[in-house]
Amino acid sequence: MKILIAGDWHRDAHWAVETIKAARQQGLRHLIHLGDLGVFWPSDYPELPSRTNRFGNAYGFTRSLSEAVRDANIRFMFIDGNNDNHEFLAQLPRRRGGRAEMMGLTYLPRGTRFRLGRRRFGALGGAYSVDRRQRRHHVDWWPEEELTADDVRRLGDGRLDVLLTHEVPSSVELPGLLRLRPETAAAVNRNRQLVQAAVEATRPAQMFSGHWHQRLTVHVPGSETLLQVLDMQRRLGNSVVLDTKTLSVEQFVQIPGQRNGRTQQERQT
Ligand SMILES: [Mn+2]
Repeated sequence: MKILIAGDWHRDAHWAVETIKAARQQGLRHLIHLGDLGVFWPSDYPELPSRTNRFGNAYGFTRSLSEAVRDANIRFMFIDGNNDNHEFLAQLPRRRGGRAEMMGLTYLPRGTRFRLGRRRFGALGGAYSVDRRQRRHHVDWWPEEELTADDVRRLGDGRLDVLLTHEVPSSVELPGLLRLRPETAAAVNRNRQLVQAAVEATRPAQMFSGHWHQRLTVHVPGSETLLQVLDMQRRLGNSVVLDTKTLSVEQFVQIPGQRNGRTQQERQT
């Protein structure tokens, strides 16, 4: 089975729809998104007062994404990043195995384990927003974004084939990391250490992360885990194809020349 893996779409409906269409055209039936998707955003529910947005008619990005998934008849699964509506996601009714379904989209809460193509997958979303001072609670930021030790415990320590996270483990050096205030750097590191603990507990062969808006392939130091860090939307390194038979990873090519298609949101993490 081949699975398209992407992340950090930041409510970019055009990119979402084009990627989903291209995936379908290339015969892919499964897509896993690594967070900072920005679905179920409060502003996508204009008919309802803020904070009572549950399960109303959705517009904007949420509707575009849901319709594209339905039209392409693909299975769309996602973990949470930092820029996601954690309050909404937490209230979705959970199905067997802890997953939640809404508008044809499957949310994989932190600690979820599942099988795809006979491989063992684990999901561990969450990260700290380095730009949280510019964000507003219930509008575009939620404090539940941060990972907790309970999230890592829920994932457990049984071996995985593939670990899906938004944040990158702390032992991996990130080139060109932003200069952060000391207190921000400490919070970032706290979250990254929890991801590191999850890698050490589950010893996956392959791991996929996003968040830092760069494309990197690197072994997690001191482990057998090969980590793929994916770039943000509208960049060539935004998505890869995982073959569950061999656990090999290939670049997904959507539109030639897409490297120039950056947006104003490119500095978000
Ligand atoms: Mn991001």
